[in-house]
Amino acid sequence: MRAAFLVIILVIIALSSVACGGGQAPVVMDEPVPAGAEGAKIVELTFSSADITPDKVSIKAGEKVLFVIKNTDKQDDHNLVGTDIGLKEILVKPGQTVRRLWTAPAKTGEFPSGCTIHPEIRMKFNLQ
Ligand SMILES: [Cu+2]
Repeated sequence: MRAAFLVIILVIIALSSVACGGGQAPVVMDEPVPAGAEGAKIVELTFSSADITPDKVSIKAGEKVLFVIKNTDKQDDHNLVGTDIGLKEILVKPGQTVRRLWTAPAKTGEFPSGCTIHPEIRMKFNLQ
């Protein structure tokens, strides 16, 4: 009886550590510049609890971009997503600064982007 109880507890512990992403790397609060950033256009963005600044960024079609995104919000995660331009989620924790490379698609125009966690926080990319 006692052994069965112990097995159940061990199974619960094993399952909960999988569910919580056990073994995940800790958050790097000030990410270093990634390899391959040479020649990239640096685009600095800052999330606050209410907005992202600047809210309009011009880049060249096909250009390599190094995003430096700071989250000055003490409470919430923010993310940058640009579905129309193939910009996959860049998640920024409270107080964190991330540095990520991205290559703009070879098309021109104005494309919406922003935080999907806070849909009121919007910005635009102008691809030229
Ligand atoms: Cu947000």
